Amino acid sequence: MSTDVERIKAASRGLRGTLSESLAAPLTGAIAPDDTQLSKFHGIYQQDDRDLRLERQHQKLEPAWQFMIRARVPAGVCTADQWLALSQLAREHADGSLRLTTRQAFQLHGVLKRDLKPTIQAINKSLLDTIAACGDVNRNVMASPNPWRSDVHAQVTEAARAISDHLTPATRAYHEIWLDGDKLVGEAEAEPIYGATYLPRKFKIALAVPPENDVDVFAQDLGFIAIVRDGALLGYNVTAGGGMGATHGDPTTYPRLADVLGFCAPDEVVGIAEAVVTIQRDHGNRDERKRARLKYTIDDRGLDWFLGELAERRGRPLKPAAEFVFQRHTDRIGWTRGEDGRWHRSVFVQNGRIAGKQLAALDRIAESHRGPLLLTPNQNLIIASVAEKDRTGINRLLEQGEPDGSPLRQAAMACVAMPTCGLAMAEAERYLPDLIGKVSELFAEVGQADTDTVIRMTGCPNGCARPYLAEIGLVGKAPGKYNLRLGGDGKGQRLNRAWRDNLDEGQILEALGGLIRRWAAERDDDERFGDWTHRHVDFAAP
Ligand code: SRM
Ligand code: SF4
Repeated sequence: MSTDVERIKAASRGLRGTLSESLAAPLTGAIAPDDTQLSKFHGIYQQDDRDLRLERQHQKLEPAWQFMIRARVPAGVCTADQWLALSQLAREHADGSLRLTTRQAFQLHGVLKRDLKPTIQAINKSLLDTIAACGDVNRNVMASPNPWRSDVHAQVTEAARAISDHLTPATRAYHEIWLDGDKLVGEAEAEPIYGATYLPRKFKIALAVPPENDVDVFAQDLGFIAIVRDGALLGYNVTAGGGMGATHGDPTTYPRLADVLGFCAPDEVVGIAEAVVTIQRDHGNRDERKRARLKYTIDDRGLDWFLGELAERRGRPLKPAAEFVFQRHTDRIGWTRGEDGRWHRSVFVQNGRIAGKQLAALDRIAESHRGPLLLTPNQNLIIASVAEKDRTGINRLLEQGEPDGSPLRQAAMACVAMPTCGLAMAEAERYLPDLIGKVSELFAEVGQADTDTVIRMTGCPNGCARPYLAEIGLVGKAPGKYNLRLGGDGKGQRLNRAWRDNLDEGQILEALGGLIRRWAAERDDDERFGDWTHRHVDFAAP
């Protein structure tokens, strides 16, 4: 039996539904329930401020409705003007902060219904958009950032853009509703790739350039790993079937690493993306949304079936996969120099949230530097393509806003969670900085204050900060309670494993303290914490 969302998509006339009427309805700050599903395809989530929920209930008021807007930024490439436009919108129509996401996109939180249209129009004026940032379609395409870093990075960025453009929905509904485009008369326009009901679920693509796996390519529905020899891009290894989301207590749902399928030439990526998307369109589970991702289609039908289907749609199989080596999946904060001699500064952004002094400093840099600012898959930012003579000025401005970050802090990620995420069971972004301070002390006590152990926290098991790939993963279970997972490899190539459930802060620190002391005493040479726990922790013991 197909789900409500399938019914809503089918009846939506190309994602229009009654969105225009919902926006015009004056007596509520909300949109109609069916439109809340369709608005996601336009990059908009209806939310309410959960900090205010109880108080509003007591006052017998409707929830404090507000909206999150997500702007797509393929491969994270943003111009100085786009930065300044988004920053201004954050101040004028949102909560004063810009949120860089774990998929190299922007989010604005706290936008009121009446401000949705002007905000979306301004985003489009800056030549970014929000269509397909959410919904059952291909999402923002990620790539190891920085086309200015090397020729290979530039080619990979171009490939990400080409895939993104090719898989953008064809409907004109977005232009009609938000940009005052002509009104549709009659039937909705055809969607050549997606069809009338789009995909069974969200779909995610990323391109990685070894030795960095910053995009966490194995967490993606579809991935491309650049194969580079002597500085030249030979092609890509293709991966499929990755995903993070799970539901507590339901073993039929689980995080899964993508399989490496084979190798393709650089000019084959768009065709492969279309073929894999259409396999999922035709065979994905439309009856049960929590088992509707490509990872379950592959597990339910088998990898051989999937490879056969892909070969048939492309007219040929993939070539055998090539060797590659990943060394890390986190960012290196600080200056690096590109092949052309220009400089790039990776800036630490705590959990992707930029406000206050840091936002002001970055605005001043965008005004004077005028070069690109790049969003990283680890929620940080790169000020790219800086001339030698401009570095001092940028350093001076950064001093006014960049938070202090030990390697442990810089390697960490937390999802948004409270107060805006309707699915959060526990805090994440607002709490992790505090917890990291305490975990840092545990590492410092054993002489490891400089560790870059990867800690990731989410407010629920959906996995938005990819916690199942962390060396220490903390997954929200209830207010103040987390499941503790251990054993990621610091490269995003191994899933961690559940160790203890439902721990409060005291229990987390006690558990980690014991392990950190043992790791420091027993580890081989410079063995990472995640590798050591993977080898030594008894995951079966209660
Ligand atoms: Fe996510 C749902 C935030 C990356 C897996 N995610 C949500 C929603 C929209 C909650 C909702 O459905 O009501 C969250 C909005 C919170 C808020 O207030 O802003 C949300 N997800 C985020 C972001 C902002 C986290 C962040 O801190 O940066 C990331 C936005 C990415 C983007 O720009 O597109 C974000 N989400 C991810 C990732 C990581 C990735 O894509 O690499 C994952 C795990 C990978 C995956 O998809 O398997 C992820 N989000 C989910 C899921 C679980 C999907 C599943 O297959 O089970 C949900 C829940 C759902 O879809 O029903 C979800
Ligand atoms: Fe919300 Fe859960 Fe995603 Fe965190 S992991 S943003 S709590 S859906």
